Amino acid sequence: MLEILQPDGSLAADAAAPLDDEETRLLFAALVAARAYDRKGTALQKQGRLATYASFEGQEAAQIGAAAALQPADWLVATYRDAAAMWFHGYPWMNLFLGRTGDERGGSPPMGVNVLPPSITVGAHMIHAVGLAWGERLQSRDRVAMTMFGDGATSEGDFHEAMNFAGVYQLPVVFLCQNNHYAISLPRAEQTASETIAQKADAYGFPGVQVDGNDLFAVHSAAQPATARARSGGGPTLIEAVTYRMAPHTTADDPGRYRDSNETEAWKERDPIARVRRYLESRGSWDDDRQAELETSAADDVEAAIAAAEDLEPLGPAEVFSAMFAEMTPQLVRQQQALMRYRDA
Ligand SMILES: Cc1ncc(C[n+]2csc(CCOP(=O)(O)OP(=O)(O)O)c2C)c(N)n1
Repeated sequence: MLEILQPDGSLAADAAAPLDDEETRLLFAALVAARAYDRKGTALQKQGRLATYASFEGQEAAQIGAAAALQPADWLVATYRDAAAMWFHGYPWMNLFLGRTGDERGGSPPMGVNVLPPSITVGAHMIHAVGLAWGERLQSRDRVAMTMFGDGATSEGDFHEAMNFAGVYQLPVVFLCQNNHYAISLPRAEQTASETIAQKADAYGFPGVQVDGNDLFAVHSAAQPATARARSGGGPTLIEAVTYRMAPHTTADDPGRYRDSNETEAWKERDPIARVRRYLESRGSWDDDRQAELETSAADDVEAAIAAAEDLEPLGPAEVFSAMFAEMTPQLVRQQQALMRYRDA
């Protein structure tokens, strides 16, 4: 397993930081912003202002470290737990909040943001990423598609179909598995008999690498060459980021029923954000004043996004059908008409 930045903020023996201090500060700011959004998401759900919410606390470095290896025109195809990566690649917090209220407009990021709406269907979106990569290849463009998923998704047929197709056609795809140790209540050890998830890439004929997913530097050090290789025609890579879901699966879950709280406590020591802060402090590149300023601006951005989402006029029943596509399909038109007839009856 690739490890560079240790929990105490020091670099592993013989390891070099892949980012300079300015780049590290930029990504650190993104980690802090992501946590501000995430904690707010859980709080808003408890106030009844969001439907369910799936926290990604503990997985921020896996998401930001990987997304930072993308170029603006690259594609990101991710899940309900990947808001940090989606936001980093341009999907506004406001849309992410809206989606969690059940508002269809949350599924439409601004034009030019090449991020698909989050997939709730476990595994299905990996095939979309492969299709996008294939489409880019057919159009002779050098864009890469990155897809993010959990350990549980690797048991879906879609995972194997996506990996196989990407391998056969050597497509520009980066598969980023966040092995957070659980698929709801099912532990990783019961998910697959493979020793690692990374090794599954062997069967499809391309490289697989396992990294400490709570280590921003390790994730980025794996993701950067993977996107570069994909872009230059070298084919796909599978990255297994070993991390841990600190919170319940969603706000509707009780992890006390399937995991020991001592285990969760122990992972607190491995927090992905604290170690970057310690690293920057040890280099004289960070202090409490900067931290306070960053936390305030992150909280302000999140509050502004919530206010913008809550200020929108709610969609009416007819618009639930029309908000999905630029042009409604005949089926949607029929469904919309049927609802309106029922309402008017
Ligand atoms: C095809 C499908 N089957 C089942 C579910 C219900 N479900 C939602 S999340 C989840 C677990 C997914 O675990 P994992 O892929 O490890 O991702 P994580 O939630 O840990 O990020 C399941 C079974 C679903 N959404 N889609």
